Amino acid sequence: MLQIIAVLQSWIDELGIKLVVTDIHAYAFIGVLSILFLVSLSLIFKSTDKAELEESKEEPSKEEPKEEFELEEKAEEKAEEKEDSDQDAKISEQIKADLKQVATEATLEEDKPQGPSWTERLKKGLSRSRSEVWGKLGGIFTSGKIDDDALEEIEEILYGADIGPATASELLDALQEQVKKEGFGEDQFKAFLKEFLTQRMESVQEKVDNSLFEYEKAQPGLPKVIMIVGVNGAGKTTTIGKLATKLTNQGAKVVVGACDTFRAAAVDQLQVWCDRAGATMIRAKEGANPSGVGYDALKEAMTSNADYCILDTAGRLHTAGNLMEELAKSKNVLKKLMPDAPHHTLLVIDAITGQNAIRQAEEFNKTLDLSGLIFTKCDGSSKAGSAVAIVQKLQVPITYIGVGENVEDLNEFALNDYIDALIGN
Ligand SMILES: Nc1nc2c(ncn2[C@@H]2O[C@H](COP(=O)(O)OP(=O)(O)OP(=O)(O)O)[C@@H](O)[C@H]2O)c(=O)[nH]1
Ligand SMILES: [Mg+2]
Repeated sequence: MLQIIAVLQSWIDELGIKLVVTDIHAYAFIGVLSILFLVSLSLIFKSTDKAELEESKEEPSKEEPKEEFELEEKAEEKAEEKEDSDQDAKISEQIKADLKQVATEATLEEDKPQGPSWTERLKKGLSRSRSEVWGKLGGIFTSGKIDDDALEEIEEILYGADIGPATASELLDALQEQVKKEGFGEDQFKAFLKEFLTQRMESVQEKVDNSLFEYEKAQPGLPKVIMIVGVNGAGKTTTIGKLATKLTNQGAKVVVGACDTFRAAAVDQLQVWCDRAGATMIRAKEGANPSGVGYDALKEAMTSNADYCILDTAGRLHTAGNLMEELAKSKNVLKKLMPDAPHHTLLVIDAITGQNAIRQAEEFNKTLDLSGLIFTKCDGSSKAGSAVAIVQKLQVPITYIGVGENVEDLNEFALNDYIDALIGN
């Protein structure tokens, strides 16, 4: 205590205060010190607690939420990934849709008849016959007066049209009656001609079997058998290629028999068409004859449940007796497999042959009992009108008409369209 009093007295003296330090001052000093000590202690504890509290507050926000934060981060990442994958899926869906659209448009484009319509092709195909014969006749009537000179000119043109002398003189006789009528001009002539030609073909054309150009599903194992015959180069193989394409395009299953075993090139030519058409082609086995190929093709068509079996044959002159007999044999061989085969025997006629085609057709008809004619290459000839004479003479209908080398250039023979294209509207 004395030491404390002495220390206090020295501090007071140093401060210049005139005070004698006693025990009371010393106790008071110790008291104040103790209080200060306690206050500072309490302050220290308080701040430590606060710090700890702060720390404890921070810790959990560092530790536990860390996990939470990671989870949140992962969730966010996943959400982002999902968003990305959703976006990717959307993009790929869009691409797929776009591709589908492009494919559909391309298919539609493919399905669209390429180039001109059939009516336009037919008109173009028959343009030579129209301008050089039938349309030219119409032109004579525009002058108004039909005198003997005009009738002579008409006669000359008609003979050049290759409709045959009998049909030509019938037409002239009927026309002479008509021209006497008042106001008989080009329009009246066209109407008269249309009626005249229609009458000569109509009843025969009605016999055509529609399943030849409109696909009819065959009974399983019972394909429709079509045999194509004709002179060399008439257009048999090309027509078969077009026909097979038309039928497969409608969904038909087609088997083609390459019965022209004489020339390897003929088989290759047919193979190209069949590949294009998606038809199965049966070719000759080593040393096989045409009848054997026909037999094999029909067998294949029957076992594979094809709808059509089309047989290509080698071209031959109607005057070549042995070759005509060979055709008859080929036809009969088919009956071993199917008694009513072939359902159609069609003769291909090149329009340029004109009137002479009647002889050809008669010979083929005698040997094979033709069920129809196919009139090809009308585009390269002015004799497309000869069809009238051929049909009238043979009483065999025309099933198809060809006006060019493309698939679209072959179509069903529709009498009205043919006459309209021939005469011109
Ligand atoms: N302009 C035109 N050419 C045709 C038509 N049909 C066929 N041809 C062409 O006529 C030629 C002969 O045709 P093919 O189909 O080989 O005749 P083919 O009757 O099979 O001949 P062979 O087997 O030798 O008797 C080919 O160049 C064909 O492209 C047609 O309607 N118009
Ligand atoms: Mg051929």
